[in-house]
Amino acid sequence: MRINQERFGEINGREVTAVTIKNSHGMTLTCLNYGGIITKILVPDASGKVENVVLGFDTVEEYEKYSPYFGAVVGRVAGRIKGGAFTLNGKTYHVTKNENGNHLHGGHRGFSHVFWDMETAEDHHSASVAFFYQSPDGEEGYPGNLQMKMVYTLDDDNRFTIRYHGVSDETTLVNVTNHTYFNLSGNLKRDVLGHTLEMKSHRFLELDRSLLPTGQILAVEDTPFDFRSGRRVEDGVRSTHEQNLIASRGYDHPFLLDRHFDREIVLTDPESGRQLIVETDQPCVVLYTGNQLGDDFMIRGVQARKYLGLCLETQGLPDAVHHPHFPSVVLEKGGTYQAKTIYTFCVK
Ligand code: G6D
Repeated sequence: MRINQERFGEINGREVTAVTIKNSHGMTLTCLNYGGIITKILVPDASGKVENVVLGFDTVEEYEKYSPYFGAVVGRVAGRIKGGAFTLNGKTYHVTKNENGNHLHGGHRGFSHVFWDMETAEDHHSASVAFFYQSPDGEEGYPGNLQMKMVYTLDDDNRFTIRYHGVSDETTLVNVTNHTYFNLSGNLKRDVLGHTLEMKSHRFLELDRSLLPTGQILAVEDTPFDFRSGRRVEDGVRSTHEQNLIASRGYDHPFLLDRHFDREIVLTDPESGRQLIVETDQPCVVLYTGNQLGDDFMIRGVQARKYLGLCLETQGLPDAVHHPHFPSVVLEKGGTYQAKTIYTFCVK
């Protein structure tokens, strides 16, 4: 394992530092102390050609100007909170309304837009970056002083693990995810419509036109949302199913996972042979197929465009605070929030 750090840029006078970890099987991962942003993941294809498989930039300025959460940790609460308000223990809190009167992805300066303190560590078969962030009481409207720890670990089996840990001195909400956009073709040479996805999920959440869960849990049976036997991503783009149309022709939906740490999510690019297996302890994964990606910027020389990358955001259910039948995302005072997701890269 090799791990090194270098200056990436500067934001508001503070240095943005990049940490690169390289394992002994040709996989490299680079991440930043700003937003925990994963800027690059290099993995081999079936012929051994090592290429980048995530959407990212090489300058801070591009992240600030163009990035729709490329590679970033998202929180305190990922997804949307209806009306930007919620009630805990009889008290109503108002969080930032940063999208159409709702709260999205932790607000204007959520976890994706703050500096995290970093510590690196390595042993013979793995290397880690531990990130720490103290989210003060009232940040973006959330109650409680929340101490967050996030650990990225890359090992010699091409497994990249993300662990989250949080404690708060007041009851609050926590539901954190990583918003990396994957594209297994290598250096964005194709979009993800030809990728196949297999998911052990027989239910997904219905969305309204604001992309908020309605509370209805739908069966995937006989719909373009049935990934149990594997399906091309483009099926959701060609689909006339109301939910694919609501998502601007594609997917932007939470899928309830039937299994955990049992190859529950498998993304494959048949042409390169690259495969990504995602396994998690989280109840759901939001599949977002980049339907709202703009085309007014370049990504390392490639024109940005719809479907150039897709996100597999493992997390609690969005807007759970307003749906008592969803698993809770309330972190009680003195309790502990923990989550773990493993991304294994291989070739088919
Ligand atoms: C859009 O609806 C999508 C979200 O799911 C995504 O996270 C965001 O773009 C980047 O708002």
